[in-house]
Amino acid sequence: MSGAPGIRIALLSPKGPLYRHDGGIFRKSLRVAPLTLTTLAALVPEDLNATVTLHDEGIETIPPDLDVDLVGITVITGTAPRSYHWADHYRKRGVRVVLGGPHVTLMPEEAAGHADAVVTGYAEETWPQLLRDHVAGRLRPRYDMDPAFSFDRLPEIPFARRDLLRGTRYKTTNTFEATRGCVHDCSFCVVPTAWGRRPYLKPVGHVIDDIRRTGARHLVFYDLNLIANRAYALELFEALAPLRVKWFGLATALLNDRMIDALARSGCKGLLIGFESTSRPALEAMNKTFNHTVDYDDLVDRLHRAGIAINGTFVFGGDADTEDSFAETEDFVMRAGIDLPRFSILTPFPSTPLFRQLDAEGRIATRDWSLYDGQHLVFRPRRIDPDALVRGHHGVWRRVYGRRSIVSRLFRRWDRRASILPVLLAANVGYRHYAHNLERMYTCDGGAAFA
Ligand code: B12
Ligand code: SF4
Repeated sequence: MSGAPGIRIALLSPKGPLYRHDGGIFRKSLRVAPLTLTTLAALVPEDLNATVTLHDEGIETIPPDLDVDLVGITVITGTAPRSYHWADHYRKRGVRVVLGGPHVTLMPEEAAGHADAVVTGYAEETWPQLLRDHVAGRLRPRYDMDPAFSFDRLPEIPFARRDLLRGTRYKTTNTFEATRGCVHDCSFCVVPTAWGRRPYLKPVGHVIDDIRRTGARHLVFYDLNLIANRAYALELFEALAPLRVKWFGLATALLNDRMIDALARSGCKGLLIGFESTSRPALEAMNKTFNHTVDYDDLVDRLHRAGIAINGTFVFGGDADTEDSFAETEDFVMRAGIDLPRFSILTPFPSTPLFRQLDAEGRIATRDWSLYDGQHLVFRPRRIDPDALVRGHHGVWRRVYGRRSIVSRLFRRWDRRASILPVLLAANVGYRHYAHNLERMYTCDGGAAFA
């Protein structure tokens, strides 16, 4: 090492009003540390002798006067305007600004207007190269992921730098990822558009080492679809079993008995499952017909018997949805006893097939990306009045998180989920707070897009 002072890097994760630490709706209850900044920090080449600080607006105020050489900002669509604000701010102060993340991958030209360099796709190979180029004084304006990228190509996969987090401000920093990407092609989803239709797999041994070295007993997997590669998933679940951890993650509804058994033995206590809708035409409109091959009630029953709780997500506003969709969805949620239901208004994220369709039909009502957060209506629905859609969505949230509804969903039949009852109750109380404060955070007049 030369002993020369290294570059000073600040990594920022801006947040929209809902998720900001000051005034946002979620207090500490839902603050589960993202892996983005800690992963980018881990990728900084050691020989650059860099100083890296992380600033997550979800838990702290981003300082306006960071004394650094380079600012890297992660951008999702809902935070794009806020991210551009910070990017413009630091560029005016003469700091080099790099933008990356899902929204930059979807809209690189737009992001380039606010940055010295943009990075598209996963940055395991490009971010270290970019930093070396910066130090050598030859920063390029754009760095794209090689389409053939895979974790196998890396000489070493660094462990996320959780040590750099202000841990006590998060509910938990025990977040992990084994895979990225997905094999499906749902028309509203950013995943196939941004990263292609394939899973990116970390070696199972690496994932297990990561968990062991943190000593985590309760953990969350951020993988978009843990069972995208079924053979890999079974191998991972088998390797998790001896650790005797309890974990939560995301999967599709395509869970057969063998997979459920493997999940239960691995310590899985809860899964986020994108049910989206109970209606076949609605699923067809989203190109998610594989969900219709599943008997939802039977699936919930099998998961509950295995002691696995369900964070079920549903979306309103697709072209097949009518005002009846709210009651149909609510009936299923209450009948099946979905432990932690979550509802969104369909969001056409830019560059997705859904966005392109609605744009071609002249139905995109606003390109204010801050409203693209799953809770605002940003396009003209086909078979439902905009006001009715927003009110119906809020109404379902409030009703399923009424006190009696919570008790009815959680206690209507009790089984092996009993061991996580305190977690489920706490999560329901958190979502109840969200449900009852939605209108404080959002307009209820058909959405700001129609104001
Ligand atoms: C934690 C998380 C959150 C957190 C924080 C997210 C944030 N950045 O602010 C919270 C809870 C706030 C959140 C909220 C939402 N989220 Co979210 N979230 C995640 C999640 C599960 C994990 C993120 C993570 O840690 N990933 C692991 C890291 C390693 O991957 P990564 O972030 O992609 O980073 C890599 C590259 O993208 C790149 N990169 C990223 N940033 C940067 C920056 C620089 C400078 C560089 C060089 C590279 C780079 O390098 C990294 C290494 O390869 C992801 C899904 C996922 N698995 O990624 C969704 C995800 C980011 N969320 C998504 C969505 C849709 C939402 C919500 C709308 C959900 C909802 N219905 O409420 C809201 C939106 C909030 C808002 N204001 O708009 C989408 C993004 C969509 C989009 N177009 O931007 C994702 C991808 C999930 C999905 N289903 O597609 N989310
Ligand atoms: S299954 Fe989930 S992650 Fe995969 S494409 Fe569909 S919505 Fe996206």
